[in-house]
Formats: sequence, structure tokens, C-alpha cells
Amino acid sequence: MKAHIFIKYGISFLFALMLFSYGCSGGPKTAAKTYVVEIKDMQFIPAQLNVNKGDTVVWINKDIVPHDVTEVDKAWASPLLKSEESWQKVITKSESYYCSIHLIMKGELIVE
Ligand SMILES: [Cu+2]
Repeated sequence: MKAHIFIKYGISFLFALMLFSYGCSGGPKTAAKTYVVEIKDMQFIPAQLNVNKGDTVVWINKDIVPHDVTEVDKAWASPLLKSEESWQKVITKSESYYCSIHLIMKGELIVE
């Protein structure tokens, strides 16, 4: 009997926590989004991407050769991404980046 009550209230508590978390994530206006940049045919696609502060960008390597994502001043860099591997970063400001293996590969994130 006691266990039954515990389970009942435990589930209610979890549900309340879920609602609370949802409420704290804010409305659609401030909800952070996730964008995907594909690395394909030796290019970042899209090469230019407009995001909002706090959005997440996921880079996915769709090539058969490894690539990385390196900030122009090397403030940050992804590990080497093999084929089908991905890496993500929360974006807080405009960033320019390139692939340190193939210097012609360039990309830009614009935070307005
Ligand atoms: Cu590359």
C-alpha cells in the first residue's frame, strides 16, 4: 500500500517537474533552436547561417574524408570529424570558422 502511494505521488512529481521545465524554457520567441550544417563535397552547407544567441549548431560530416570546424582565431575547434560524425556548439556571438585540414572550406555564423 505504501509503495503504491509512493509510486502514485512520484509520478505526479515527475509530471509536475516536466511541466515546470517546459515553462522555464520560455515561449516560442525565446526557445533555442538547433541548426544543422552539413559538411559535404568539401563545403559547409549552408556556408552562412543566421542564428540567435543561445542556438545550437550541429555540424555533420557527410564526406568520406575527415574534416573539422575551427574558429578563425582558433578560439575553439571541434575534434577531427570522421565520416558521419557530428559535433555541436551553442552559439553566443557571430563566428567565422574553417576546416583546418582544407583551408578553403569556410563558414560563418551570424548572430544579429
Ligand atoms: Cu576539411
